[in-house]
Amino acid sequence: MNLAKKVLLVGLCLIIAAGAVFAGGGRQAGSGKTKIYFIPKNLGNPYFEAIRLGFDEALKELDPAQTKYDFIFTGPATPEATSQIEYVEAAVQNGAKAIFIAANSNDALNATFDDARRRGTRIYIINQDIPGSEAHRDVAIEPCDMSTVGQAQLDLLHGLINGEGEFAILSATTDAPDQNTWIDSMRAILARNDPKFANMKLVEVVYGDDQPEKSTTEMEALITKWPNLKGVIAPTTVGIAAATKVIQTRGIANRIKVTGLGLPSEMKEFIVDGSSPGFQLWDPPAEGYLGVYMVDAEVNKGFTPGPGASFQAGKLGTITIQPTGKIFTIARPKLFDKNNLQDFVY
Ligand code: RAM
Repeated sequence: MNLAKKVLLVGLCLIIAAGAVFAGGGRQAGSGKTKIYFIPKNLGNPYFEAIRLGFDEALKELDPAQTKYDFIFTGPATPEATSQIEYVEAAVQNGAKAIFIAANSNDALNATFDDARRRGTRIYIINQDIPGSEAHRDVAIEPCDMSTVGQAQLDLLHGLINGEGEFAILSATTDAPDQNTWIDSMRAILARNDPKFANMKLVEVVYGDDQPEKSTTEMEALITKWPNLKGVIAPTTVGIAAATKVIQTRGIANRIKVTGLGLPSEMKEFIVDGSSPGFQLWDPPAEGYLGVYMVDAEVNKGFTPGPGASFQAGKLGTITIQPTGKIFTIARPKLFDKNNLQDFVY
């Protein structure tokens, strides 16, 4: 090989190496597979395992030989506002193509998201949005049209307590974007002086931080502090399970109705023994499922995520991104009670 050819070859190698380093958000580091990350609010919450089922299902359909995608499920132990930052940074460092994240704050991750996107990583908020910070993410996969949840939860409790009495809300963390969206809309509905809710009084909102022990303590404290309490809405699967357990232990299901958003698999025993009168939820696995199809559409089918864009998501059919950059996985929350125990699959 003459000198000119050698120089050309070395140059080409350098260009290829540089391309691999600077490609950003793709196949550069390690295995050569496209990396998909799922960062839940925190590990150890079975709700996020339910979302994960959908990621796994779609990956099996699209990549049965496991040669195309690496799926990494990682996150903090507890859901504090800033606890996910280091996980996002590490994912970007590791060449993530897409990060699906159930953010613990509306805005604490904005700079981290900006940096990730600059480096070619898609930021997909999953199971919620980050109100006020939408410009810092690519798309938000919402479990349903979130604007319907506050009304649905209030209507549910209204039916259980005959529209009368004091009630409290047992939430997750004070920063949680999803719970705060729902609580804000419940407060707005109650402030409208709708005669339907005239005899229902929200006495307190407490926070169990999506930790079973703290949620139990908060529920116990509510019962002590509000002797006339008729109901509790816990719009968190961790909170409702802990609060209903308190009802079960004390045998007071007739006195206080606990409802909210529950994970069917965790709530089944309470439905069966009558400690829970029913609750709402959606289809968590569908969120992960369509997320994988969205990544695959971009990697293999020339799709670019953005308002108005559509892609095919296997058994879920055509998914279209709303003008707001949101995807609504289903339209509205669905009721789970003793009449549809066969639907308690996740
Ligand atoms: C908890 C989490 C999650 C929420 C569900 C309903 O598991 O707070 O973010 O969507 O409840």
